[in-house]
Amino acid sequence: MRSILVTFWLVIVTVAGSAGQTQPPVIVGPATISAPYCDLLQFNFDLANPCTGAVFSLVSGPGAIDPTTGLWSYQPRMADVGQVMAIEVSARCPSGVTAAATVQLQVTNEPPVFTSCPVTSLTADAGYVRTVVLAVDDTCPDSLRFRILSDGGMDGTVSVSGSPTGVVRFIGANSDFGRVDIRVAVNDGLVEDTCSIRFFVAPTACEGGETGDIDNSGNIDLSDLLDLVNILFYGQQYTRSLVFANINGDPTCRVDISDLIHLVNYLFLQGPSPAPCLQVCEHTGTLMQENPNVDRMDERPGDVKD
Ligand SMILES: [Ca+2]
Ligand SMILES: [Ca+2]
Ligand SMILES: [Ca+2]
Repeated sequence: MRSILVTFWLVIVTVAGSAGQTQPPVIVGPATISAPYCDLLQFNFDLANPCTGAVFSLVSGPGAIDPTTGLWSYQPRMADVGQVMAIEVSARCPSGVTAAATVQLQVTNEPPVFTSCPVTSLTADAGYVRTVVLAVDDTCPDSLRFRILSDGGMDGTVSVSGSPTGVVRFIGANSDFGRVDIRVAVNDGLVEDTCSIRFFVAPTACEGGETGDIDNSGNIDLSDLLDLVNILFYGQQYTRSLVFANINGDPTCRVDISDLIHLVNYLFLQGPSPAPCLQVCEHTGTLMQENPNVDRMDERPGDVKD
């Protein structure tokens, strides 16, 4: 908790019948105090022409005052922002002399401001989660609320959550291919700021071919079988996404001899067609090569993206 401590001199006002108070009244200190609502306000009142045993009291306004020391304290609330407020304080000497002073209060709110915005060049493969963390500066530790102002008309989904930072979760659809502009807002309960994020959605591999078409020729035939044999047994490099070689469609995305058997059955024994493309395997597939030259299993993990 931050606090502000201000000291100023209270005016001594001689009232009728208060004999013995000869010094003229003097005011030293601010007439107005302005501070964020999250600050603890503390004003230390004192007497310019002191008397022993003065007693302070709060005549009107928020907060509380220590009758002996004159220390006034108040913890503002968000509801105080923009309100016209004043505190009136008095002090009484044992002789009966009294003094009074009034201080205007201005309680302010620090607006939330995005500090990591705009974001203009994020690629996002369709179907995959892309997260963006948005930092916000708000001097008062407000509870911030984020929301999607515009999803750019996308077919996929986008959401935002979190506080004090916002996490945008974006999943583009293949039909969102190209540029998608998202607008996000943050609100501290009083003020809002906005942020623009531009995603470039790329289609997934499943849009670019057919499972079993290893050589990307446009159909599935003997040449694909020969390619797969060379890839699995003779170290031939495989450069396409592993989704096209996971012919049996196993959800672990392994490309191995089981896929070769599936393709043989399909081409020569009227076995089932290659399984539909498993989009998830684009980034999590594993190629299990049996290379006779090195006499071992060779494992190549797939490309993993967020
Ligand atoms: Ca604020
Ligand atoms: Ca082919
Ligand atoms: Ca497989």
